[in-house]
Amino acid sequence: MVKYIYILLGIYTCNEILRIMSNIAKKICIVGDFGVGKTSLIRRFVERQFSDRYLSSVGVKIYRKVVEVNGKNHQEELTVQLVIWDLEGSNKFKKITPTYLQGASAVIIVGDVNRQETLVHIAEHINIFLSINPTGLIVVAFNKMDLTDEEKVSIIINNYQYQEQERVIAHYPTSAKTGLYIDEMFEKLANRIISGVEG
Ligand SMILES: Nc1nc2c(ncn2[C@@H]2O[C@H](COP(=O)(O)OP(=O)(O)OP(=O)(O)O)[C@@H](O)[C@H]2O)c(=O)[nH]1
Ligand SMILES: [Mg+2]
Repeated sequence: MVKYIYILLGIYTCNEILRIMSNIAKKICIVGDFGVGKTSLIRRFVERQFSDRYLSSVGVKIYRKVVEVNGKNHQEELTVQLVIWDLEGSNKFKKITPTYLQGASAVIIVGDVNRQETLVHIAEHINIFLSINPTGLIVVAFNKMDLTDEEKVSIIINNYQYQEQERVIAHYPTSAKTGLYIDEMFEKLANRIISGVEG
């Protein structure tokens, strides 16, 4: 009897170890100018909520969400815990604190499609991130798409592409209000991080 209990315990422990091993944690940062919708994008993804109220972030707040990703051979299903760092907004008087970016596998850089200066600043945010994480992955989010029209959207996307920058893996027109492309964006990042494209 005792022998069977040991066998059962052994099986359980092995499964548990495998589960823990596949539950890798990866740090992702969200950066951009003040008020572009960084916190709203994360809250939509993690909490499935949106609020019209604007509460400007101070310092950093950390969110976590486990997502399923494909393993290297695309047969096994792994999970990865995204540890998402919501950083306070920056402007010309207040720069991103570089230490917040350390150890990040990826960054989502957010601009507000209705405030052109926030789109112009995306290039600066890319440079700051790469100066700290030269092999990190970058996704650009053109946010608040629900507040603009289709014609404007295509102009913005054409004018603010960072295709020449090889660490930029995708651009997404997003809306934290409607949820447009938000799951796709985080899932793509998680998959690319796990498939070892970083580094
Ligand atoms: N219509 C619309 N409003 C949005 C969207 N995303 C954010 N907002 C609004 O924009 C305001 C700022 O959003 P936040 O998510 O707080 O922006 P933030 O980038 O975190 O701001 P800081 O923390 O100050 O840098 C809030 O009033 C949000 O409700 C969006 O996709 N569509
Ligand atoms: Mg915020």
